[in-house]
Amino acid sequence: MHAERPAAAHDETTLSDATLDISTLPEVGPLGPDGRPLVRSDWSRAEVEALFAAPLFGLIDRARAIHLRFHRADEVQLATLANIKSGGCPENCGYCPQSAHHEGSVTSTPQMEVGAVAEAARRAKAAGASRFCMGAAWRKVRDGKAFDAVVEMVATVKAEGLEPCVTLGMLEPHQISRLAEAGLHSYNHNLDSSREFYENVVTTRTYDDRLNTLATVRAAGVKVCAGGILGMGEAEADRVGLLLTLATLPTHPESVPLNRLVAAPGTPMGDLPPLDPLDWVRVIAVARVMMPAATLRLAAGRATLSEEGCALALYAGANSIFYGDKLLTTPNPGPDADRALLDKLGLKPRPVSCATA
Ligand code: SAM
Ligand code: DTB
Ligand code: SF4
Repeated sequence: MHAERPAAAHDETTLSDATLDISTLPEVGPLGPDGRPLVRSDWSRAEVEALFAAPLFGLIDRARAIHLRFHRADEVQLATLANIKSGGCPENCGYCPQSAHHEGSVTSTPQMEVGAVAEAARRAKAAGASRFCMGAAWRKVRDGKAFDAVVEMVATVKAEGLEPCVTLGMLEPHQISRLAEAGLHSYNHNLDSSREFYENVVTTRTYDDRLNTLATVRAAGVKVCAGGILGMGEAEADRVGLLLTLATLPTHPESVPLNRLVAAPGTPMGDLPPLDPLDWVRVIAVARVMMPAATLRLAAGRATLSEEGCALALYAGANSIFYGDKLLTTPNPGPDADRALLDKLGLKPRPVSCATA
């Protein structure tokens, strides 16, 4: 399945001539009943290609203007991760150090105890986080003790005054309902890339499996957190395809994590070159234009990003970061470094909100 280096599903030449002038694109739809502009879910591929082809500063100007209409300029959401069940995953995602299929897989460890999760959540809150996202290296949720404990973790994190989010793979309606009843704020489930590139990334599940899970989450009234990974060897057309899929869902995800591939040694993508930070900034700016109200997270990949790169990404429309020494298995800039950066930029942590993502 995985080539040494995944082949791009599209050649750059398959992009149509991006002759659209982005200043002529409607940013948002008509005003809704509350007087706020409605966000668009009718993006065309040509429009998105034009955004990708635009001069970067013009694109950032546009993204920034939209950002300021929909979000506070001075706030960044701090989301802390906890890997509640690490390693041994039966899926073969080519980027993931937790897949049991790869030589470089991390050791599988038992599920965290609820008490340890509560303690980690308290520490995260004390450090300024407002969201606490618990990840499990599962293909799907199975009913039983392990899931019962996750339901308890959600209730515990909520009781600690944080927005609980989980990412547990595929799940059934009755399972998302239990999580919702326990106080789940959001469910993370990433599309990772375009439909066309997906088979270069994973073959143990399909793109439609991912979309069906997102629909199950949405139907239960839980907020959707869905994004992808950039820098997996995909072409620009695949980045267009990822954002087009997300932004033409009947309702945009409330939260969109945009990960820069962490090339983990021993995974099929371990030797890929790092994504150019300006390419990440461009994806963020396009995502901001297309999904004005979403919380856009500068997700994995900041450990090798300069402060300047991070600052430009936040200016171009990102308004959330993963916050803590570690992502799931790999390093992240620590809280001290991130707080120092936010101070330099005059930004402050976003408080917990029940109303927004
Ligand atoms: N097993 C569940 C699933 O895949 O839905 C949840 C955990 S999984 C680790 C969560 C997400 O982390 C993946 O969907 C992927 O987008 C992201 N991710 C995993 N490894 C990554 C890496 N090396 N670099 C960037 N993002 C990564
Ligand atoms: C998301 O989009 N990225 C996070 C979170 N959601 C679960 C995970 C990033 C993992 C990066 C690689 C690692 O640390 O294992
Ligand atoms: Fe498993 Fe999730 Fe890693 Fe894929 S990304 S191997 S599903 S933990």
